[in-house]
Amino acid sequence: MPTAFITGITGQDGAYLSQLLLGKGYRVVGLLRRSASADMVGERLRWLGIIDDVELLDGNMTDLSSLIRLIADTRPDEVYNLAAQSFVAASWHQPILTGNVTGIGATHMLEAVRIAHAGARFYQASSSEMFGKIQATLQNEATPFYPRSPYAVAKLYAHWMTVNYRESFGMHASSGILFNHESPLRGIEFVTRKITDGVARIKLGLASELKLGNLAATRDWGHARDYVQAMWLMLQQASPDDYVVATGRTTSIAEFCRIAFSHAGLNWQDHVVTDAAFMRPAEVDVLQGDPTKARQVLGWSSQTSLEDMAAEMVEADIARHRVRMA
Ligand code: NDP
Ligand code: GDR
Repeated sequence: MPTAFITGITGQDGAYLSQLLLGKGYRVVGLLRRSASADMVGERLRWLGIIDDVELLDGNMTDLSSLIRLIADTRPDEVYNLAAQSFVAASWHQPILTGNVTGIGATHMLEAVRIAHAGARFYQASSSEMFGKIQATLQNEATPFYPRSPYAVAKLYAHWMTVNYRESFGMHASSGILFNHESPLRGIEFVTRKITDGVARIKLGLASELKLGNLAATRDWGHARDYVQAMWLMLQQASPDDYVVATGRTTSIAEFCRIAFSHAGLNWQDHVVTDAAFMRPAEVDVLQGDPTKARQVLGWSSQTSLEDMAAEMVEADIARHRVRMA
């Protein structure tokens, strides 16, 4: 039975990746940072019904010794480094923490693997945010980077460290440059989930308006359940490499509002108001990925349409609020 070690197992992607790997017969071990609210931890794993099937072990991305100890103890075949301070907007308020967790944290993980179990295959969760102020209409593996937030700068450092460890030490280290991917397990602060939660509240009479920031930005949105498959596929290749993972379609925030509200029979323009509090100091205006390499080499393609994903998220949020109201 192969062993996978996942940092960020309690996040959106960690939960779906765990589900995928358990289904393939893996032993799944995850890094858990200590919390004073231990009983609340693991909500997403619980939602998927797999909390009792994974092993959660104490450690922290900022504590190298804990990572070395965990890798030495578990000797995983595959390491997926998904942990991060992942909310772009928060990275301007906490740039140093973001650098420590999202950037240096990845180096901690690479060092832990190199020192304690160098044969493990390594996946780094890189991001389309690294393209930032885009240098090409469609972004692929050859597009120059131009990060626009402390988060994106930290991710770019982690990306190049992954490439560097591959080239310096011969590690099987791959970097997945994933474009935005969403699901009912998306954190509530991210725009798609904020919108679908808002739709549910308005539909159920719990709210009448939804405050958002820049409605003109566009993103290439896919479903997290599809994207974790690409992570796994990267680590099954004979050679490590970097891959863009995207749908190839870009959609504005306003259009996502229209799709989500109309699924519940609502007109978004009756409810959405803009609020300067949700604008960013520097914006990434447009992202649209070119996933040709992932399709040709990994045989991967996005399976879920934006419309189906938005509908799934709206339905899940309506169901959640109904349970709370009962
Ligand atoms: P989430 O924000 O949902 O999850 C982040 C995870 O990191 C959580 O498990 C969190 O733990 C953990 N974490 C944060 N800080 C620490 C720390 N100091 N020590 C240990 N664990 C920590 O992110 P997603 O699942 O959406 O994304 C997964 C990864 O992919 C992230 O690195 C993200 O930046 C990257 N990414 C995501 C994309 C997306 O569209 N979702 C696109 C491209 C890249 P806790 O539960 O305790 O908070
Ligand atoms: P992003 O996701 O920054 O792309 O990073 P987010 O959903 O936060 O923002 C997407 C776009 O929506 C605009 N926006 C708003 N965003 C939020 N959160 N709240 C609002 O009210 C709002 N109004 C408009 C933003 O300005 C932005 O243009 C996500 C994260 O998962 C990263 O970790 C990951 O690396 C990238 O996707 C790819």
